[in-house]
Amino acid sequence: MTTTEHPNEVATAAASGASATERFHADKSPFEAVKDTPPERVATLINEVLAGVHDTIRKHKVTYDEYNALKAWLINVGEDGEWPLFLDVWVEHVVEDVATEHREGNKGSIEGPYYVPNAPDQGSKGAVPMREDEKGDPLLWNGQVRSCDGTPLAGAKVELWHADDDGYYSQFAPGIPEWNLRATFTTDDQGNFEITTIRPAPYMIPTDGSCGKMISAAGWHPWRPAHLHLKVSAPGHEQLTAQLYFPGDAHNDDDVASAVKPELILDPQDNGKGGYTVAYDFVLDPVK
Ligand code: MBD
Ligand code: FE
Repeated sequence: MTTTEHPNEVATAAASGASATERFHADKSPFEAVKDTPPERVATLINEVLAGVHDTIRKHKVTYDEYNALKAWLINVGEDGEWPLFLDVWVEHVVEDVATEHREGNKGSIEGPYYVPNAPDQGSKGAVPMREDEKGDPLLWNGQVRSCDGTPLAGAKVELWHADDDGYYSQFAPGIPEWNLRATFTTDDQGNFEITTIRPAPYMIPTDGSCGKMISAAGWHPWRPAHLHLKVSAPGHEQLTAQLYFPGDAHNDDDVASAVKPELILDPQDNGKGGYTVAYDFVLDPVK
């Protein structure tokens, strides 16, 4: 396992936001993917967003002081590298709802800012890469990937990534081994997989940057419930991006990113040895 080049740097939340911006910037495909969007659609979307802003200003008689504070804050979000964080926390959940509303299988949840493709393949059964002294209770998860008609999907990919017990993601916070708590599993000929990892802790989004400033100015809280991130894919099927949650988490009903759905809450069983076992399957929609 490799560690990052800055072992003495302390993992800070704002640094994670800046890393997310750098990574997203490196990918030019977001513009490529919409290059054929007609100008009429572009104009409609922009006009409606602006009309919402204009209506709010008139309705609440927004002052010049408030307008200038907004201007300064928007500039700061970019300088802090927090646009991925802001958008994924307060906007992505609606895009996700719209993108998956037609599905008969799992509908999923937001991707968030910390996905990295091509995590090490551990086969159908194995442990997520973790440090020898990784904090957190062991979690053993058995599952199957099926198509909507119940056919098991052999060779499906299950990509898993999640934060460590301190709330940091590898490759976004410094000082964590490169692929820590990130892995890809490939289902066996029955579509089954078995994953060993740790149960993640509740997660606080960065409060030391502009998003944190907005949260405290509005009197909100910065918490997400503990969660596992997943992408599940199989040939001929729509890719599923999801998150799984744990029962009893105080923020399941009050997620800052509005990304919890009841069907995504696991039912883990205490194994009597300080760990948990859990079963959760995925159902993918065939591409129509
Ligand atoms: C996360 O880990 C996350 O999942 C989201 C949606 C936003 C910030 C950090
Ligand atoms: Fe997350």
